[in-house]
Amino acid sequence: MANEHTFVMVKPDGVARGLVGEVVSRLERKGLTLENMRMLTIDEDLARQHYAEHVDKPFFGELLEFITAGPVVATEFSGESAVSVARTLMGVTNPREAAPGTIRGDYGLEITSNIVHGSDSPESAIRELGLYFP
Ligand code: 3AN
Repeated sequence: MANEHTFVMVKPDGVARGLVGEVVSRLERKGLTLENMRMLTIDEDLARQHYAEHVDKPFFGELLEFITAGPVVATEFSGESAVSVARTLMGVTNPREAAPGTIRGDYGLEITSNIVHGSDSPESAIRELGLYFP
């Protein structure tokens, strides 16, 4: 077990639907510690850096358009196994398949507008935290 830091972001749909408090609250109640928090609108340059691994995917254009469409809330959480714990609370990428009790399972229906982003490894977390909290 390792104390880790992870990057979790409430996406534009989550902010527009008033789910910022819900997302932050679920992570806090689980026992993770909120370390940093910032509201911003992602520009295309930052979006391309964030989603560089998806540049060749057929959904890249849609992803870019969606993530830059409105304000997001970027957060840093810490705790034991914070990266995987946050991913478990979020649920799988496709909200239609995400288990009830997870954020995506309880609040989402579409794969693009899936409410939250969370780093998928400690290495990604370091990279993403550097992008949003330089
Ligand atoms: P996660 O956010 O669960 O780590 P990734 O990294 O595979 O998922 O995908 C990044 C984002 O790209 C997802 N959050 C989702 O919004 C979008 N995405 C992933 N797969 C698809 C897909 N098949 N069609 C449309 N959008 C997708």
